[in-house]
Amino acid sequence: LSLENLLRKALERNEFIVYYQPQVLTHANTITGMEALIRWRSPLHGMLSPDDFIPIAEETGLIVPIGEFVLRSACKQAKIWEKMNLHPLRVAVNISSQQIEQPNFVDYISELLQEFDLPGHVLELEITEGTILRDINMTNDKLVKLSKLGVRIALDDFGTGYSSLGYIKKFPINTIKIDRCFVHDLPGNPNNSSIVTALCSMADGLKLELIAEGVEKEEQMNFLRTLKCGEIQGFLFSKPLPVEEATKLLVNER
Ligand code: G
Ligand code: G
Ligand code: MN
Ligand code: NA
Repeated sequence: LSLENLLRKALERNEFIVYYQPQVLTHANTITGMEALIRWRSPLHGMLSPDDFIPIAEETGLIVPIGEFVLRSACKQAKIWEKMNLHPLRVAVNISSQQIEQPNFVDYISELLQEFDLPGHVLELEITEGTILRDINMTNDKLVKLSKLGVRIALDDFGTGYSSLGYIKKFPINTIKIDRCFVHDLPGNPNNSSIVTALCSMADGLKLELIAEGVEKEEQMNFLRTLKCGEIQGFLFSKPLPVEEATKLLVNER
């Protein structure tokens, strides 16, 4: 069986599941969002990480139906949490280039929001600099349409691509996610401390929200807090969790 067929079968057999990792205010430890992160529960190989299969899904085009599964799961879950009166009122979903490139992507999102009766701002789409740069005009056009629906856009893995800072204000971007490679050795590494300090200042000036990724230690959190970086995501607060455990965190917070 080819890997493509394995992935296709996995989709048919409902072997994909979505984990959720909290995004948290630095000044209050309040959960503001949950990033949806796919896992493959393979009867043969156990739990597989997206790094093991997303690249194949992208090569074969299966990322489109797999991505739709994640989007649908996240919206469905956002509605469940809303009905339970739980924060967050935001779910973040990673989007591959090929998904945005689908001619009906904006309509798909719009219909999904309608189906689950959710306001657009509940959904944050995480895209990378690479995705923007593949086709700047097409991407901008779609991001503008998504913004009109209220959908939020986050720039993921920020700082690792070929960023031209020029496009940040030209595109309707709400949030920048500072890649964890800049965070893991804070505050000891002077280069990364300077970079993150500059990013925090830039985000403040441009009125962009900031999420620092990969926060594992209290001293990283403290450093980010003094820089007024609004939010963090990382093992310090929680690793990605199965939905039941993520829900428990939200219930405990209430
Ligand atoms: O959850 P984990 O840290 O193992 O994720 C590894 C990588 O897989 C991350 O870069 C993440 O963005 C990516 N990823 C996780 N879930 C999805 C998804 O639903 N779609 C896409 N395109 N990428 C995902
Ligand atoms: O690329 P993206 O930001 O979408 O990927 C999120 C990935 O980062 C997930 O695979 C998640 O497991 C991982 N991750 C989340 N928090 C931490 C952390 O504190 N440390 C490390 N090393 N990885 C993390
Ligand atoms: Mn992400
Ligand atoms: Na990232």
